[in-house]
Amino acid sequence: QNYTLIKLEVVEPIPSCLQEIHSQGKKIYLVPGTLRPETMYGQTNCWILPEGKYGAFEMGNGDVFVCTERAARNMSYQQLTTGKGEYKCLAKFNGSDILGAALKAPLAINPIVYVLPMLTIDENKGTGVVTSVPSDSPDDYASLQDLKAKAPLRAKFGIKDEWVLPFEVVPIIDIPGYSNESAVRAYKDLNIKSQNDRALLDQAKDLCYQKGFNDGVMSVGPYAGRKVSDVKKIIKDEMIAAGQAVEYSEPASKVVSRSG
Ligand code: ZZB
Repeated sequence: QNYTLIKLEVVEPIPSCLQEIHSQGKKIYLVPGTLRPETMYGQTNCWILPEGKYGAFEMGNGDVFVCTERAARNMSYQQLTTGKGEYKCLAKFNGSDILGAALKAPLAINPIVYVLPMLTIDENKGTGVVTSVPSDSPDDYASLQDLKAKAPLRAKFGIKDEWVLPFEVVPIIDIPGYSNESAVRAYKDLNIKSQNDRALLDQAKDLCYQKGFNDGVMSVGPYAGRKVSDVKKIIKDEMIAAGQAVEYSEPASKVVSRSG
């Protein structure tokens, strides 16, 4: 799978597990892997697995990436660190230690987004960090709805209301005859109730991928009015050229995927 890693910069107030690194003047980024770089305008938050194990790893250019150790190891074979198999770990922590961290997400219409819990993250896929685009990703919409609707869920993870409640779906891609918030439409049409409705969410995800790519038209940003299929690669290449993203790939998982 070829992902684009988006660099979401950790900004003040810095979580305590990252303070020492930050005090050395290093830039720290959460680096979600995405297949949809053209959707970054619609980011509303970033997901981590609360009980997941994460680290802060120094890249060859001095940037510090927060991701799973597995991802850092893969990065070391893709010229992202100082050498093959070499990846310097500056800190280790659990996902829960960075919940509520404030991030500056490239292209996002929201100036600041927060780190929130998603309970269905696969630690063995991508970087273990996922950026949230609830307009076009049914999983993201379901997880954000869960947090918005369920105060006890927010309480369980110590999530402040202001990290969640003000964040509305941002329409970014219009699918004529369907919706300008495809994930919301799919969620409602399929009668999805929570982030744990795996089979339905996989259906919704396939639908949104297909429709978004085949029929989607950008409605924000410099490529508003252009087809997703025509500008996807342009947007990705521009982000990479601007130092806002890097390419990252990994072999298909040996484990049978949840969608079979
Ligand atoms: C932003 C985004 C916007 C995404 C969208 C999708 C959609 P796939 O096809 O299964 O490989 N993702 C990445 N890593 C993980 C992980 N470790 N655990 C759970 N989810 C993960 O899925 C790749 C997509 O799944 C990635 O692209 C990421 O969410 C999420 F509008 O990033 B995406 C219709 C989907 N739309």
